[in-house]
Formats: sequence, C-alpha cells, structure tokens
Amino acid sequence: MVIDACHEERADQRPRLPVRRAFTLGVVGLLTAAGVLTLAGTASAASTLGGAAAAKGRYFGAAVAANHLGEGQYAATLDTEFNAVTPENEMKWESVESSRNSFNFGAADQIVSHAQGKSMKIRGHTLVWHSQLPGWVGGLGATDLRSAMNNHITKVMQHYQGKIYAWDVVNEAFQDGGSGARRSSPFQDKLGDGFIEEAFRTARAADPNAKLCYNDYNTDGQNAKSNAVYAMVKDFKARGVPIDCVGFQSHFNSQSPVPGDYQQNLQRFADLGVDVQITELDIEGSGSAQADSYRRVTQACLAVSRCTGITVWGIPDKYSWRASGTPLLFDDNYGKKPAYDAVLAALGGSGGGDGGGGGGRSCTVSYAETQRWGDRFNGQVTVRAGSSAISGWTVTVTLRSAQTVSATWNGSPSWDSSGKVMTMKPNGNGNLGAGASTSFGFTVMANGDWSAPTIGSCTAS
Ligand code: 9MR
Repeated sequence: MVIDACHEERADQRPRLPVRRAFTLGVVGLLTAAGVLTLAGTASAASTLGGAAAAKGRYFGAAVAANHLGEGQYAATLDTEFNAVTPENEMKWESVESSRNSFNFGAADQIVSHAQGKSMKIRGHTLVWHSQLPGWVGGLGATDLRSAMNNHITKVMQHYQGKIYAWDVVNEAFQDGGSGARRSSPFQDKLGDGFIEEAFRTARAADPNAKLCYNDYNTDGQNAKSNAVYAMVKDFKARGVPIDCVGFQSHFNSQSPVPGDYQQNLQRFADLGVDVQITELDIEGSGSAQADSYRRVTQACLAVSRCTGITVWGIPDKYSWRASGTPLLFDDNYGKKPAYDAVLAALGGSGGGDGGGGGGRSCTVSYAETQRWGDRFNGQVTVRAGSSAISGWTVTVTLRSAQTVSATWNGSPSWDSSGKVMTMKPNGNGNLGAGASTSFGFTVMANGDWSAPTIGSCTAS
C-alpha cells in the first residue's frame, strides 16, 4: 500500500455515518422485545487492552485527536481501554510552529494533560517529517533550514520535557519501492543524508530522558525499504548516534497485508539493540479476517521481548484517517469488534471470564428502559454476580451528548469531567452471592435524544 496522506480525505472532514447500532460495548446477549440487553464484564484490569498489555509489560495506545476528547464515549473508551496515547496531528510541525519560532501548543497540551491525568504513556509524533510541514520551512536555504530544524526539535521537546515516553524524531524519510533510497524532502534535498543523524543528536540533547525513535511505513516486513532503515539503525548503533527505538506504523489492507515475516522483521531490528514499537496499527477489513490479522500483529509483538507496545491509529472506525474504512477495534458506536476480542485474547486478557486475576469474581449487567415521559426516561441496570460471590461492582453509564441525568437511585455515582460518563458503585448493595443480582436506576433528560445510554461492562471485586 502506498500511503500518500495528502491525497487522503482528512478524518475530520468525513461525514458522520448514521448510527448503525443502538447498543454497544461487550454485547454478548440479545436485545429482546422488552428492550433488555445483557452485557458481560470481568473482574480485573486484564479485561481491558491497556490492562492486559500492562500484565505483559507493554502499553496499548491509541492515536487521539484533541477535538474528540469532549465526546463522552470517546473519552470513556480511551480512559477505560488504553494506557498510552499519540496525538494524531497536534504535535506536527504545521500544528505547533506554523510561523517561524512562534509556537502554539494548545491542542497538543490538551491531549498531554488528559493523558497525564490518567497516567498514560505519551508518544510524541513527530518532529521532522516532509508532510504537514508549513511552507516557510521549504523556502529556507540550507543554513537557515538546519537552524530551523534544530530549533524546532529543541523547543518542542523542551516544552514537553519529562512528559514524553518516546518521540518519533524523524518520520518516513525513505522512499517506497525497491530502491531503498531516501525520500526527497527539504531536509534531504538541502541537508543531505546527515539530517537524520543531526536530528537525533539534537533530540538527545533537548530531552535526554525521552526514547528517540525512527518511524516509517511499509517497513513491516523485510523489503528494500526496511533493509535501508535497518542499515541506517545498524550504522547509528555502531557509531554511537543516539537512537533508542524503531516505529513500525503497520497500516495494513488487502493490497498490503500483515507480512509473513512480520515478527522476524521486528526481531532483527530488536537484535540491533533498539526497542521496537507498533506505532500506527490499523487493518482494513471486518469480521474474523480482520480479527486474525490483528491477532497476528499482537502475537508478534508479544513474541519479541523488545517490542514495548502497540498503538492503534484511532479509536472508533468513524474517526479513522482512512475515509469510509473500518480498520479499527471499535465500531462507530464504540462497540467492540471481533478484532478487539482477538487482540484482548492474544494479550492474555479476557472479556468474559475472571480476567486472569480476579479470583473467579465476575459480574454481568443488563439494561432496560422502565418508564418514559414527554421529556425524560428511566433506565435500570441489573448487576448479576457470576459463579462466585462478589463484594463490590463498578459499571459505567455513558450518556449521549444531548442527555443529562436528573436523578439516580440504589447506587453511588461519580462523574467524569465531561459530565457524560457516570461511574456507578454500590450503595449498600455490593455484596452479592453467586448468581444473585441487584439493580440501580437513573432518570435521563432526553433533550431530543431517546437512545439508550451505553452501559459499560461490569467489574467485580
Ligand atoms: O491520521 C492522520 C490524518 O488525520 C492526517 O490528515 C494525515 C496527514 O498527513 O496524517 C495522518 O497520520 C499519518 C501519520 O502522521 C504518519 N503516518 C501515516 C498516518 C496516516 O496517513
């Protein structure tokens, strides 16, 4: 696959797709005529991507856009499932330094503070790239360009000093095709091959604690392009040029499937003495074929001890950069796709059992609308213990953006900063024997949106 981002429709210009499903998140039961839905949940951190990855000593991240953070379900899914973020566009040169030496970190800061508030790792993306580069950079002569590049790296990295786990210092500097040659760019054309080395040396001086990565696409299997990157990394390691990691974007589709030698390719880079990371994973497709590919990628990372984490390039399909594609782990309504289940299972997590650490404790939830008036409705969530007794439970309820809650009962609610995600815990009704149930309820002011809120899976303790 050739990625030419300039010819892709930007994700934020895509029309919103119609809502395809009314209920989301871990659906394992059937919607009955009475409107009752059963959702299964688990008892431990290993029931989420981030939790399961952490249990394997890795992170599981998502590319995030600042302008979606105010959407309750988006933030709730991010916060529940992921323990790392990459700003999708907000740290790129055109976003932070659109005019020379005048920096605007507003949108990127939003993502960074959200991630820090949730103790997530942050990947910085990206410092030196031929794309999303403001026009003034290309207009500079070599001397000015060198100082602009070093100034950009230094100022951006110093702004985020101590906050970034790994930086994509240089992105996509090699050409596609069989040549293994460098891609033409202002940096390559005016500064020559040495620009990459210079960028890494400047980056190390700017923030000695961040891991410094080279990141590219179509380098996921062994081919002329990945061989050229491999030779560069080998040379850098031999000469002491500071490089800590290589990012494999891993954008796959039917023309460019997960290569047969994916794991071997990650391993040969790791053997050079760098970490490897899967940095922008998305796989076009659906159903079990898509799930199988995601499983293979996850297994490959787990099989390479220096593969420190996986980042998917977006959360729900509707926000993917691939216009009208469905390459991600969550559908447009934040429902978990088969690909999600495959990744979670490959990470050793469990969506239906005890999550591998909950001592057998689990619970399930079901939702029903019990009453409706002209302006509001009552929702009721029934929490049922699995095959072991439980002494506590936690269920999230995510409202549609127009909706508010005016009352709750039989539970102890807390709210996230968006005001749309309610975390409900017991209020004297936490102890449930095996198979026993309790319920809590709430009144939703519809404000025109009568859709059921999204009921997250149940966590038992
Ligand atoms: O996902 C990003 C999309 O919103 C932008 O419009 C696009 C512009 O170039 O960049 C996308 O992200 C790219 C990433 O920064 C580098 N690797 C390829 C990604 C997909 O194009």
